[in-house]
Amino acid sequence: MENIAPAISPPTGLGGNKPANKAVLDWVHEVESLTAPANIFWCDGSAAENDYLLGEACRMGVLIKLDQAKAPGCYLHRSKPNDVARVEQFTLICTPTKEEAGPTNHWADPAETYSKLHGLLKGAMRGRTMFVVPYIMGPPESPLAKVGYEITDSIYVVLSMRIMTRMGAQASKKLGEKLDAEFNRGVHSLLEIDPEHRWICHFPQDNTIISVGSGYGGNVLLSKKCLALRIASYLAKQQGWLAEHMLILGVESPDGKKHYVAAAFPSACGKTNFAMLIPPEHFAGWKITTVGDDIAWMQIGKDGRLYAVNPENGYFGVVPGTSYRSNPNAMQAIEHDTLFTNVALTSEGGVWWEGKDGPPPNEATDWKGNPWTPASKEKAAHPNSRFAVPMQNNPVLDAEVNNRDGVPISAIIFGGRRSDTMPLVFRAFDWEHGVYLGATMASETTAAATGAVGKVRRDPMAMLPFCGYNIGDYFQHWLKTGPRLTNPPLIFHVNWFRKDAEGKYLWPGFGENMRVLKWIIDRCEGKSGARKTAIGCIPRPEDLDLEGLEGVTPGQIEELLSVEPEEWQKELAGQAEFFESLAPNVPEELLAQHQKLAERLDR
Ligand code: OXD
Ligand code: MN
Repeated sequence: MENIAPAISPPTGLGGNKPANKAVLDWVHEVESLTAPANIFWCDGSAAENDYLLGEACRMGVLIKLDQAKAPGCYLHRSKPNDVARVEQFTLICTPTKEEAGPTNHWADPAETYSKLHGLLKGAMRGRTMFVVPYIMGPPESPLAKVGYEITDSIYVVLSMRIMTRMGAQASKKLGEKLDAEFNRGVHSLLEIDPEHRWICHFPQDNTIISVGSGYGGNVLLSKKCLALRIASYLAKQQGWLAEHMLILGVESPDGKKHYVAAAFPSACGKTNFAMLIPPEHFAGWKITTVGDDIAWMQIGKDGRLYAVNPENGYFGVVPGTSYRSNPNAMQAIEHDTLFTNVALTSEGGVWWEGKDGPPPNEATDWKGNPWTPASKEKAAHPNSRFAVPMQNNPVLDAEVNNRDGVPISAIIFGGRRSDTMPLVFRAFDWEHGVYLGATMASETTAAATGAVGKVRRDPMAMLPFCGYNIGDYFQHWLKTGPRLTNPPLIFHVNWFRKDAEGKYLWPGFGENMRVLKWIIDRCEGKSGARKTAIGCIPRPEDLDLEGLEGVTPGQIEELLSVEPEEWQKELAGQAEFFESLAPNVPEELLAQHQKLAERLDR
């Protein structure tokens, strides 16, 4: 499959949507002079443009059209096998001082990095089309909404950005003509897709991102991790709001009462599934709706509550494991108008992946383009294969998703993938303790980033790869936000992944997580009970609504809710080691929280 496509020659009427803002035009022409493309395609985000680009992408082998009778509007892309995940070691924060980027980021000097990147970009788009993609992040009327432009030589990026953002002429209209109007400058070039020349670089002070050498979504859809998290977190710190790696969901009870919850889980730990959860039969009348599945921008409302918007317009979800059992709403959403990357292709022009419902096909083409059968040793789909789907496809999309003011958050949930130590759910004593829970969060690594899978690593607030500035300052920003909220959300920690001594998951997860969510919501209303432990408030088995739950014994429930002293001594040491690795950046309050936890565990 082709990833690098030659220049296209659009028909009259397409590709000419030049914005009026001279600052944008000047910057685009600077990039044009540097990269020397064959032509410029100014995107307008229209359906006609999308149809044309899909056709061109298929003609040039960038996409494969799936059987349109069975999967209308669905296409498959294969990235290069060396380019299938985020590359944290090549993701740079380029601030004037190393201190500003802090101990968890890879830092590089801005001037040196610009110079290195300009060297790589010189003539890089020769013979290719340079696309200019205008987009808005956030509900357009939201005070948090941001305009960005991504320049790219990848037609796949253009098609994905139309799904993932509010892309097109409306962005240029929103920016207007003022020369000093703020917009994010994103430059992406595939170069030769060589891992030796793969750099994802952020210049927070310049609101600029330059990404080269990759075609993988997380590295190249610059709106997402780069702007909506790394750059936005930097802006949020300065401006007094929060940019977080969190899903946002609505929970409506049978009596019509509605709460919203934001939850931070690391990449590939089930944010999309949780955000689209279908409650089990016993919870008739309860409704879950999705505001967002990956990113939350949150600000303090006039009433002293925290309000969240989802800056995105689509979902870029992990495919393997998605099924009618794990996420029926996602399955319904990806039936049409979906861009798949690195899944298997069936001989009938459909797609397949490990964990999909039903038996595997007798034969297929794997994600690398090789023949595959169920006897093959290789996986048919890459473990980090993805769908990009417009949020409008979600059958449970929340009605307030475009609300300029966002939705009020009743609870914040932190969670990781932990085989041991962490109970199914517990509540923080207060905001500061909750920030401590977020700051010391850990999870077993997944295929979403290159590197070892299954290793426990600290991932504070699930932001380790996404915080665009010094993590110590980020913790401080969280600590300061609590007291500014007169009605702050309660903070919880969950773990769906605890295993027994035989290595078997204790909790069924997916829809059954509704039982935990209900305890959380009841807690927000002051209704549900709990026992106070050294680590926080944990429900007793009788505090959880377990009616109709099959396959989990009372002993397993006890185990799920237990605090094992030996495991917690290890955890305490792990947290201390993490804080030492960040020294001297850890706020006093968090060190004191660690001390208090140690004392409570000793008692
Ligand atoms: C993602 C990630 O793609 O976190 O959302 O890696
Ligand atoms: Mn994510």
